[in-house]
Amino acid sequence: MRIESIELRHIKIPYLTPFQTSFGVGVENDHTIIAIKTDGVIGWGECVASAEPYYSAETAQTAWHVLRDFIIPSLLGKNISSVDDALALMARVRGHNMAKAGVEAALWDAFAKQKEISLAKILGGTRDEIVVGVSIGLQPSVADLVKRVAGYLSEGYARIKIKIEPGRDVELAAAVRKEFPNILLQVDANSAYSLRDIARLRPLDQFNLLLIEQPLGYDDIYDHSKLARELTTPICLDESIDNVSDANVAMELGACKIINIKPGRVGGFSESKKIHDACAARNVPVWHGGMLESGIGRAGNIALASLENFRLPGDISASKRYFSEDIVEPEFEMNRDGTITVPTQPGIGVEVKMNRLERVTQSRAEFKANRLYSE
Ligand code: OSB
Ligand code: MG
Repeated sequence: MRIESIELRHIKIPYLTPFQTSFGVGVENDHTIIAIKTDGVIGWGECVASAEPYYSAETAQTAWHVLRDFIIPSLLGKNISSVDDALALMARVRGHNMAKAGVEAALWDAFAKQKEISLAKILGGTRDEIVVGVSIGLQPSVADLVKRVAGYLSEGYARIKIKIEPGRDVELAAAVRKEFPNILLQVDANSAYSLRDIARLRPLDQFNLLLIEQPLGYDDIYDHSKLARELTTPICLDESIDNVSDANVAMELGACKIINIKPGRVGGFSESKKIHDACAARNVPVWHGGMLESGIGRAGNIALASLENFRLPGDISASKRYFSEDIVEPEFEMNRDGTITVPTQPGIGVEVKMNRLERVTQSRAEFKANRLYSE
């Protein structure tokens, strides 16, 4: 497959409601859509780096730079016979996992379309439907949070995740648990605590939480291993796990019992599969995280989450939980039983709505094999 051209589009799609975490507030998806033209097919991917370097070191601007100046030039005009070939071409670039993952996603889509099989199938997925939950940002009041939880539960979401931060933690978990004694409930701190906060985290043990996600530093696996010995609630790592090596270290040290996989954070579907397999070998469950993706990234998440060891509900909600209008059709919908059906059409399995994509595009550049780029 010859890589003829690669197009980048920096998009902005407003969220229906702001999404607040311990590290900041997001009001729109400002990701980069990547379209790769190869012989006869176009592959689509979404680079999930956002405006600010608060969740990860990457931003939309660093991703654009590294894609334009290093990753895209290494691929243009090349003949590749597998995604592995492309990974070898990009391997010199260190880090920049989100930039790499967006490109890798587009290439998987292109290969799947060429083979006329679904993305789920080419990745090794085994499920027809995936079980999904919803991630709820910090709300103006406890009453607002409980109302929001009730709304999502009535739509059928199979699991609720609430964001916490110091001072807004035990009270939130207590209120939601009191109102809904039997739901699957978990909390996500996005690295807002340190080991000194053990006393304020310990009361969370009484709420029968599925897990506590990333309580401590984004690069601190060791402290998580200490905290894990102090809590009964299982620790799940998100920000701390950038690759399969991190996953092995974390499991070996007893820093987590569960891992959240996001292809952007770990550098693509291939690395995601390695983590998935390493966890399966140790009987550690994984689940699929989310970056408030558009339908293009969401399609990839759903395909990946159809692999066997994704055993807990994902942060993969319906399009309408995020946006008034998505950039794919059909939009992703949730079935009444809290599942999303895995597309079976070739590649990502949904069509990109070009007119909608045009309207949300802020800037665009196309890079062609053997030609200068136009921006
Ligand atoms: O920590 O899981 C997180 C969104 C942006 C950055 C980090 C996180 C999140 C979410 C959103 O929780 C999950 C979703 O896409 O619905
Ligand atoms: Mg998280």
